[in-house]
Formats: sequence, structure tokens, C-alpha cells
Amino acid sequence: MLRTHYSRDITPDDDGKKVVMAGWVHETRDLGGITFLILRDREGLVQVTLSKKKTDEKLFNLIRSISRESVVLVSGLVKREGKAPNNYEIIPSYVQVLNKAASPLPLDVTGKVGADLDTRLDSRFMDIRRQSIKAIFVIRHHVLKTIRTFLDGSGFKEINTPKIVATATEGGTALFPITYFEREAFLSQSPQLYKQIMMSAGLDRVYEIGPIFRAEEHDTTKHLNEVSSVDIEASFVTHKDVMSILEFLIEKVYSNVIKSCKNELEILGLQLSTPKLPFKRLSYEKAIDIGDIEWGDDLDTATEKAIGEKMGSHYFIVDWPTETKPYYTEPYADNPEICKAFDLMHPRMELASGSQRIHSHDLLRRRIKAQGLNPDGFEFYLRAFKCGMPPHAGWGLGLERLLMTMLNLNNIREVILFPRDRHRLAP
Ligand code: AMO
Repeated sequence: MLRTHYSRDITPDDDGKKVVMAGWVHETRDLGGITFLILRDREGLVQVTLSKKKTDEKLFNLIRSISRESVVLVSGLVKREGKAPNNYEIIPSYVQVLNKAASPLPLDVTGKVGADLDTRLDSRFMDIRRQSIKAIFVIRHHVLKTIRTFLDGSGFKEINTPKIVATATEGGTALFPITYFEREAFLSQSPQLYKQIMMSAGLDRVYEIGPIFRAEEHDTTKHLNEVSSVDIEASFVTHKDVMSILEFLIEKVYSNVIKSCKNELEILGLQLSTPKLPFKRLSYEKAIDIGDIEWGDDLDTATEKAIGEKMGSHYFIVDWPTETKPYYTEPYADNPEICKAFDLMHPRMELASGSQRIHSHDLLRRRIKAQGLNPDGFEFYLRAFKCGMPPHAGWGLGLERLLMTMLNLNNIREVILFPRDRHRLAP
């Protein structure tokens, strides 16, 4: 390893210690007799101080002329210094330029010069060098880690299902067709059918964290064409059980981010509080009353906003009209007009949807037909229902929506490294 310490690993008590640090030249400040090189690594900033009198002339001149964002290695002694970031500085004995950065740069990493989102996304590698942007992805890492730990602890096994598929899963949602040798195939809209098949396989509780592809032509601040989805499916449970799992998970994600990401939240200027459990349950019937829309209508953005303002915090919408939900959703036996489906809502938008699934082969086949789909295309899926399919339920949660609402960001593109949207296919 080239470095011995990250900037955060050092404290003023390390005064006199010899360290090797590596990173980017954030800034240089030339005060004549003294030059400060502000070195940046993933964890923060460190001040490297060179005095003209005490430094080798060649080294002093090299640092004065070094271009911003060049990559350097600094070897030197730690010195307690109250005026420096984190109250210490480095007195270097050796500086090596590992790679010189071109100038001018496409973005200003210090954040003094603003840039619009498109420019930032075009140069994402530079954008993420900014501490406030990097903080989002450190938090994203902690959210994913929390989800995995929580689901592992609740008896779920992580699975991976194919992303190249032959059938639509979510009915109305548009598909991306691809050429698969001589045949037409699609990018997967959801692991739905495969996670259900795993219930017949007896894995009992599964989860997947992976991409889903939606070809909808949305160009909004909350839609992407490639989304990171957290999916679960569980056997011998009801939709109410998986709703509890979902709300406990959301609570855990918030509380773990508050605990593990203090520094990142401070950089982002955020004070998070954990949402209170249990989340309120609002029936679809009451929701359309608040939103002033018709039975059978989907909730548009304005309606979601109106209801969200009234609800104030996370909530579930339950008991949806059967016709509005996918074929795999189980209708109530005593009132088949409505079904055992739920959406998890943040006051700003939908975060997740799920349901009790139909586990009867015959009913499922009828529902596929009733939605105008051809059951022949679903044979690989229907077969699993003929040979011992337990009752089961599950949900899919949009990771980017969870993050953007938690971090109070306006645009979903802020929380994904390389967004895919209507206009963006690179980088
Ligand atoms: P659904 O289609 O509601 O359900 O998707 C689940 C969640 O995924 C997120 N999401 C999106 N986020 C950003 N941009 C998009 N274009 C987008 N599309 C979906 C949302 C949404 O709530 N198979 C079911 C889940 C299940 O029942 O298990 C499904 O895919 O946060």
C-alpha cells in the first residue's frame, strides 16, 4: 500500500509521527515564505505545510507550481496545529507527483464555482470528488449494508435472478427489447416472477438487490430507466407481515444512517429523525377522497402530494382496486373488487409496492387472461404453481427513491452514480 493513513486516521496526538498520505491536490496557497498544499483523500482534507527556509528548493518550487487535482504522495511528520483542518498539519520530507492533472478542469471541486446537474453528470468522476456529493454515496453504501444485515437477520437468503428475460412482469410498464441471438428478449422490469418461483422452490424467504429496467418515457425528477430495486418474497406469510418487515426496515435504515453517517449528514447539513412506527394505513378509498380522484384512477403526482401533506410522514395505502394492480395480486375472497396490495408512501412519493400473491394456479391463469395477457408466455412461471406453491407475499422498494427522500434531494439523479434516463446513456 502506498499510504499509511487516511486524513481521518490522524489526530493532533500523533504529533511527531511519520506518515505517508496520498490523494489529490485540493488547493495550494502560496504565501511567499510558506506554501500550503491542501491534500484531499476520501476521508477529508489535510494541510501540508512547507516553509521556504526549511524545505529543499526543488520540492518547494514543485509544490508551488503543481496543478489542482494532481495526484500526490506526501511523506512527512505530523505536527499539532490549531489553525489547520482537524488541528494537525504535515511537515513533508518528500512529495511525489503520481499524476499531473490537466488544466482547465471540467468542474471546480472546491465548489466555489457552481455547475448545473447535466454538467456535473457529464464529469461525474470530478463531481464525486466534492465532499458533499461523495457523502451521498457513502450513505448509499451504509443503506445497502443495513438492508442486507436486516434481511439476513430476518431469515432472508440473497438471490440473483436473470436480467435478460422473455416476458413482461409488470403488465402495463413498457419494456426494453434487446436482440438475444436469433430471438427477441427484454431487459427485466422486476425479479417478480423469479422471486415467486423461489417460493415454490422452498427457499422460503429471499431478497434481491439489483437493477430493474423501465422503458417508460418519463422525464421527471423521480423516474429513472434503470433503477436499483430491493425485492423480497416470503412464504407462509400475509401481506400484513411483509408490510411490517418493510416498515421495520425503513426505521432501521434511518436509525443506522443517523448512527453511522454523522459526518456525512453534517456535510449535507441534514438532521434526520427516525420515522415513527407503525406507519399509518390509509385505504385506497380514503386516499381518493383526499385526492379528489375517481375510483380506479392511479395516483398522479399532484394527488400524491395532496395526500402526503395530510399524512405528514411515511404511510401505507392499502386495499387497492384489483383492476389497478398486476395479475399476481390476490383479490379479497369476500370482495374481489379490491385486492391485498399496498404501496409504501413517503409524503413526497411512492417508495415501494407489494402484495399478497395469488398462489392458486387456476386463479392466476384466469387473472393473466383477464388482464389481456397470453398465459402461454407465462408457462415457465405457471408450472411452479402446479406442483406445490405455498401462500406468499412480497414487495419491491426503489432504492433511489428511498435515498432521495431520506436526504431531501430534489432530483433522483443525485443518488445514482451514472443515471440512465430518457436523454442519458453515457457516461
Ligand atoms: P413497482 O413497479 O411499483 O412494483 O416498483 C417498485 C418500486 O420501484 C421503484 N420504481 C422506480 N423508481 C424510479 N424510477 C422508475 N421508473 C421506477 N419504477 C419503479 C418505485 C416503486 O415503488 N413487482 C413489483 C413489486 C412487488 O410487488 O414485489 C414492482 O415492480 O420506488
